[in-house]
Amino acid sequence: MTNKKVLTVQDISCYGQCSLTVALPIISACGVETCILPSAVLSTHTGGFKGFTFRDLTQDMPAIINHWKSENIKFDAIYTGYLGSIEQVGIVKNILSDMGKQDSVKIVDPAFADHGKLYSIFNLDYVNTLKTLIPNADILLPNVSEASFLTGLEYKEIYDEDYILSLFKALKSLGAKTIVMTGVGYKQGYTGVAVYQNDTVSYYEHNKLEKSCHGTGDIYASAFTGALLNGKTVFDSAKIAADYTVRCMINTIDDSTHWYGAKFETALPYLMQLLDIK
Ligand code: PXL
Repeated sequence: MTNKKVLTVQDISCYGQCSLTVALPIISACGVETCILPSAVLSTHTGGFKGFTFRDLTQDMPAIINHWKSENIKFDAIYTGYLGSIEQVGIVKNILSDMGKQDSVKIVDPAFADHGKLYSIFNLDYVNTLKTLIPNADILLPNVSEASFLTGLEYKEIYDEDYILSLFKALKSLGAKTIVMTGVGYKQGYTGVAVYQNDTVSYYEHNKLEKSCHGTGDIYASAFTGALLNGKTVFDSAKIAADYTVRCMINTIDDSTHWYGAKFETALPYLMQLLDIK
C-alpha cells in the first residue's frame, strides 16, 4: 500500500467497462485508496449502446463535498474524467482548489472525444467550458481529438511532430502545465504517448493494434494515476500506463463478443508487476 488517497470524479456506466468501473479496480490494484464522486449514473456507456439511461448527479455533488469538508477529508491526488453537465465544470474547479492536501496532484482527463468526434452527450459549449478547467490541472491527459477540440486546431489523422508540438503550445497558452497526450502515432503500425513537460517533448512509441477498444482512455488515465502515486515520474507513469493498456487490448481483441470495453482485469497482475507491487 502507498498510504495515498485519490479522489476520482467521473461517471458510473453500470455496464460497459469505462470510467469509475475501471478507475476503482485499477487504481486500487496499484495500492492506492480510491474515493469516488460520481458525476452521473448511466445504464451503459454511450459508445454503441442504444437507449441508455442517464442520471445527472450535479445536484448531489455540493452536499457530498460539504460533508467531506465538515469531516476534514482531503486527498493526495484528484483525477477527473467524464462529467455529467456543463455546470459540473465549476464544481470540479472548486474540488481541485479545495479538496487536495498540500502538494496534491491534479490530473484532468478531458474525456469528451475520440477519433475526431465528440462523445454523444457533449457539444461545443461543453468543450469551451472545459477549456477553462485547463489551468486548474497539474497534468492534462488529452488524446489528439480532445487536444484539437480544446485548441481549435484542425484534427488530423496523419501528421508530423510539428503538428503535435503546435497542439502542445496551444494547450500551454490555455494554461496547461504538464501534458500527457495519448494516441500519438507517426508511423503506420505504431502509436504512442507524447509528454510535454518544462517545454520539452518526450515520446514513447509502441505497437498499434489493428482494432481499438472502448474505454482505453479511462484505463490509461487510471493506470497513469496509480503509477504516479507509486512515485514513478510522469514519463515512466506514461510508459507503464501505455504498456498496461496495450496488454488489456491484446487480451480482448480476439473476442468478438467483447466489443464494448477492454478486459482490463486480465492484465492487473501485469500492471502490479510493472509497479513492483507484491
Ligand atoms: O470512456 C469514456 C466514457 C466515459 N463515460 C461514458 C462514455 C464514455 C465514452 O463514450 O460514454 C458514459
